[in-house]
Amino acid sequence: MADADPGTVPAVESTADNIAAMRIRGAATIADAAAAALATQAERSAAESPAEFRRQLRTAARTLHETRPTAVSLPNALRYVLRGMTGDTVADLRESTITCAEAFQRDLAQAQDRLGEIGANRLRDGDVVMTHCHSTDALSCLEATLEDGTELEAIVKETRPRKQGHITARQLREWGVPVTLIADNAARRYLDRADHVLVGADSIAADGSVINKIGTSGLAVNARERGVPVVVAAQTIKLHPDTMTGHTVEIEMRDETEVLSDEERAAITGTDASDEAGLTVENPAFDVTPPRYVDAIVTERGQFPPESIVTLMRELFGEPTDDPWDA
Ligand code: RI2
Repeated sequence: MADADPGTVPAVESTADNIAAMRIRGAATIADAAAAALATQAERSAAESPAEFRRQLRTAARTLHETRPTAVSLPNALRYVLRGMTGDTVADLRESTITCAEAFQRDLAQAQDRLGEIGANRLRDGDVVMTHCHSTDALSCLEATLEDGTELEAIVKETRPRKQGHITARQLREWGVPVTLIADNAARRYLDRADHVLVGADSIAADGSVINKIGTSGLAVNARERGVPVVVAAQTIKLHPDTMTGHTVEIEMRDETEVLSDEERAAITGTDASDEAGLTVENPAFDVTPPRYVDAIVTERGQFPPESIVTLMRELFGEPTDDPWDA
């Protein structure tokens, strides 16, 4: 991360650090935290001119944007708030930015609730749902189902390397759902018991491809082969507008120690440091599931076949996107 700008308030720096270190994680949660950080920047800014205030907000947005590259909810949130920053005085700019950030956060929560109600329509009493990673959008569908009194069971993939499936398992147990936790390798065997695969998304491309936690694509291919429908729960904030003009989504590569600890590395390479170069560890955080393996994308605007998501994307993000933090 670049050196802190003197005009950037500490809350922005700490939010950025927390996102980069995944203490704040999950595409929707990241978007919410980023909007809150911009509101705090606006509230505590000591800028003496409108130009300085605007520059500080852009710098804060850039700091937040540089944390993680794949979840488009982050730039979508930053753009939304910066576009809402209007006025000719510092006071007006401050107020409009805070109002816009708060509205964004409110809409985000409402969208997740609405999406959950729509997703719940797919689930029946006694259904078994297989999950991957931890997605608050996916869990919203399960929560809405359970609130109706419907009983569900879950097969939860642990989701290497960070085992974020444990977060899902904890939440589902809190809701009283019987959980079977499995290693990722066991997924195909347990698909025979599953009625649905339900996952979230970090980004959705214009062709309906789903970018989600590494391992989603393999799960989706196996689920198709087993005849188990794959449902992606994703608020429209996950739609990636740049993909309408041919851009691809950058896949984040994370630190190799998430896969191989220093001790494990030493055990493989032995004491011969000359072998170090011969062992490469790669740790992509996400993969791309082609639309043909996805049965439905559930958003707060309804359920869509992946191939038609571009229609919604055009409606919501018709304007070409810009990167106002680079201005
Ligand atoms: P919600 C997560 O990424 C997972 O890939 C999850 O499916 C996705 O974000 C969406 O999460 P990471 O931040 O927005 O854990 O549905 O790397 O909570």
